[in-house]
Amino acid sequence: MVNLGLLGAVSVGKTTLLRLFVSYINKQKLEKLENGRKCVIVKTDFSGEATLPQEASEKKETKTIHPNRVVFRDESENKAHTIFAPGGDKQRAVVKMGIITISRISSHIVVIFAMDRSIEEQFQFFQDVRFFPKKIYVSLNKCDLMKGTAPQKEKTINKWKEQISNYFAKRRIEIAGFFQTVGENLEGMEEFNDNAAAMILKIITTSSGPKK
Ligand SMILES: Nc1nc2c(ncn2[C@@H]2O[C@H](COP(=O)(O)OP(=O)(O)OP(=O)(O)O)[C@@H](O)[C@H]2O)c(=O)[nH]1
Ligand SMILES: [Mg+2]
Repeated sequence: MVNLGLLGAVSVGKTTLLRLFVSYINKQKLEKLENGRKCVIVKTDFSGEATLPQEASEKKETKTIHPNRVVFRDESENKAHTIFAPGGDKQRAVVKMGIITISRISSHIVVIFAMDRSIEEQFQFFQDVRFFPKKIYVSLNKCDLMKGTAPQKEKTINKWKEQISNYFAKRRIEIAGFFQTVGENLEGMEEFNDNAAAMILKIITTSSGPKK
């Protein structure tokens, strides 16, 4: 059994990625991916989500207060795994408690960055999150919102990869893999949606070890 935590600054898309993964299982899309396999949802808990007041929300409609959680079973190995997505607003003590708890109990972590805003501000989030495994995975999310030509985007992606690797290397944390993802179901972005679902599946299936 794997406990996977999705961590990142406010609004980078943690909850959306978790919901996308659930939809890939429910729509039988996960098993059709390369190296895909059949999984079933055991339990979903999105009760940690709070609706934001209209005027304060701009585009964002909800915000995570308590960690959201999904339990699913890999049918091929008959093993259950849990994915946790706490909130990102560390300023709120209750949200911060969720982040610390999830970072402690997760054997595997995906750190999520949104490609449509400053990287420095997103590093701030990780400043005092102490309990990390030695190897983590990185999702470069909201790829659809990147501006510029294809070569410019590639350059930005490479620069971010380097900056993120360096940032975590200082803490002796190695990046086991980068994934370019889109969590929102958007037309033309199916490949990046697939990447997001495949990322979670890959981390879990390569980590869950031999059948006991
Ligand atoms: N364009 C685009 N929008 C996205 C993507 N992922 C999430 N969003 C939007 O970004 C906003 C924030 O998404 P959430 O999933 O709530 O982000 P979060 O990281 O869970 O937020 P907190 O838990 O409150 O920190 C929502 O309006 C989503 O619809 C993406 O890949 N592309
Ligand atoms: Mg959230």
